[in-house]
Amino acid sequence: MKHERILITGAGGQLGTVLTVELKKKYGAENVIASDLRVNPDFIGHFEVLDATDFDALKRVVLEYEITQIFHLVAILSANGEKDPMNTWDVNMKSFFNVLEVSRLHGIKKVFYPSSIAVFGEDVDMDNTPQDSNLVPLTVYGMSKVAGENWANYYHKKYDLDVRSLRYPGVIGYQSMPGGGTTDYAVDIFHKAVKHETFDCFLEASTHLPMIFIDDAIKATLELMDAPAEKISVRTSYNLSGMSFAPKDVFEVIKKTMPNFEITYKPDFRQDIANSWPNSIDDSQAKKDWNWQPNYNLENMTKVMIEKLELYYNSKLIA
Ligand code: AKB
Repeated sequence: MKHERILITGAGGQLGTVLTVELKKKYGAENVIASDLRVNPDFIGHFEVLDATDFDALKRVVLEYEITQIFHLVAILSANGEKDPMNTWDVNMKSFFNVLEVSRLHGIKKVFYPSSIAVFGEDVDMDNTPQDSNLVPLTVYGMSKVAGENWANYYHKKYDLDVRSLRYPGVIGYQSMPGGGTTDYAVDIFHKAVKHETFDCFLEASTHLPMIFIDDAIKATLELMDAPAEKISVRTSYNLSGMSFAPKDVFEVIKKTMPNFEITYKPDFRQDIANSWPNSIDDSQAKKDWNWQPNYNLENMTKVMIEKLELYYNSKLIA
């Protein structure tokens, strides 16, 4: 049987950094090729400098390494996306078209495509937002994800390409920083707490959003990709959630171990984006189809975040 050979695009991002490590454990370092626009000097293993909007460059890597699966993580996120809408559309769509086409033409078996809670916008139930809601997003990032979900479904129906997708909520992890999203505050708040700095929150205190701890996000990704094809009833993208909270909630939980921690609220343009997104998500279809079950809630995630970031900042002090 042919070995699986995995290509990760956008491997230097928040999810990519951690997913690459897990995929190397699962498939062997020699079978995982990480790629991004810039070299990561600390990366050990196969790394390719790759602009996924360049079809020929992508094709070269796919053929050279005899790739069988692509995890396509390239994207300009919600907040950064609003600063340059045309470029966001261009990068997000072009890179995904290239992945779909290279997969169709060169025998890739499976593709993972990350979608987002940003697909939701006008006219949805904000609490426990259903899988089959209206998708009328208010950001260009969200629009690109709705289009991408439909293209994923199209390639599956028309060409039998096994594309699978998750609508990620805000991802919170200690290993890497998010870049340019609306849920980024929920990572930054832990860094500020551990560094004993006041946190200036760019969202209002009571803005509830769906969130997930990075370990659960990776677990969901791998479980979805491993599920038997006949269990995958959603070929656009699955709702996914781990927990839901507002800035004041995470602040209160952090304060239990760091009583001197302080927060100020200075909402900016990201407040409008957050207001257009659900407070919480119904991910029962993922639970039903491939037994999705998160392990982390706000309390146990906070414990891990503080422990890991304290270790990180203390080791930097010693070094
Ligand atoms: C963002 O905030 O843009 C992302 C997302 C929810 O897709 N983290």
